[in-house]
Amino acid sequence: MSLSGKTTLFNSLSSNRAEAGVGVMARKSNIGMFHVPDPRLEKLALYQPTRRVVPATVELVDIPGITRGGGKEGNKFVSDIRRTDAILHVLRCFDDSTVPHPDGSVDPVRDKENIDIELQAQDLAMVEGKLSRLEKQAKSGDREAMEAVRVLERYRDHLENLQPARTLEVSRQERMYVKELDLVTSKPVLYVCNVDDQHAATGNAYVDQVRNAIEGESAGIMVVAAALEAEIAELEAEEDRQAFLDDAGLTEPGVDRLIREAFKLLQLRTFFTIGPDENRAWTIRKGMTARDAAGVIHSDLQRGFIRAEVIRYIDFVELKSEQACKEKGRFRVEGKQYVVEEGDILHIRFNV
Ligand SMILES: Nc1nc2c(ncn2[C@@H]2O[C@H](COP(=O)(O)OP(=O)(O)O)[C@@H](O)[C@H]2O)c(=O)[nH]1
Ligand SMILES: [Mg+2]
Repeated sequence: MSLSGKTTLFNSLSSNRAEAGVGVMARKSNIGMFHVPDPRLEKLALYQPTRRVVPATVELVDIPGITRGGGKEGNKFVSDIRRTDAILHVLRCFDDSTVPHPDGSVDPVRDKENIDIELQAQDLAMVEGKLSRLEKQAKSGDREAMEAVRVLERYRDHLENLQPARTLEVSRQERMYVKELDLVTSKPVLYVCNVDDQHAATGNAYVDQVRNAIEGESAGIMVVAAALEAEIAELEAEEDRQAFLDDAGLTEPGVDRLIREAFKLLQLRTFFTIGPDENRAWTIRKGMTARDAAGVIHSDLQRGFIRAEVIRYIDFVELKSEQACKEKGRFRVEGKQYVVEEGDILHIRFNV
């Protein structure tokens, strides 16, 4: 995980620069809030002119490094991973003799496995810790403790077999027994294959190796060229950026894709609110209702929720006004149980 391009990528996303490079031993994680790029916001502003456009945000944490066998002291950043909702695992998939690999050769599958082994070991220690606390209770016949022990033993065996917790098939109820442990290997993972500039659009043989290695892991994978992203981020003029992207065979910056993929990985959804003061993208989790969505905007809207007026994004940009949507029957009134869909434009009616 060291020298794979994490900080380079992080900096391409952010305006305040963290130190990247050979010989830089970061002592703490970098944290940044990033806008979720969403071209739909520009489209909406065409038909709903507004004073302010506010995109959704995600928080990213750039972790210095994890080493296999580093133990608790060597891996104090694991606790920073525990606090996240998902892991973007950056893998070095580029050759560059000026950037020596700490393990002597470029081998992303080995690097990935080294990290996995370390994270599994840390999770295993958590599970075993809880098991030993519960075993006495279970022996005294406590039914709840017995059930917990049964589930934890399954996690223990799975982790001992070098499998990540996220691939163990458990029911929602069973998962409750490990919830407070915040197992790092239970989090969704996106492997970010960092390739050299020439392979930004196509990937390379290293990427193929990673793709094969993660089959059946229920993880995502994407290709990005961090050094190229860093160069693009330096450019001021939009046309210069576009020229760079064209040269690399890309249609958009990889960092935009990265944030979008992270969003997808987390099963997040976007809904919009629009009006002359503000057009805004909001983030909710898949399955949230109109009333939940109202609560994301403001607790008053949730408390006093009456109904939600809903127009789908695609209908609005096709018909170009709320009035036209009403006339064509594309304007709906929904109650609090309505499950918000990706791209819904909501107007919450409320009374407090
Ligand atoms: N050639 C090449 N070098 C890269 C690329 N990404 C990062 N580097 C270099 O690799 C070194 C380590 O990068 P850094 O982002 O600090 O890695 P981290 O340890 O994962 O945070 C730096 O010297 C970078 O300039 C890349 O895509 N291509
Ligand atoms: Mg770094």
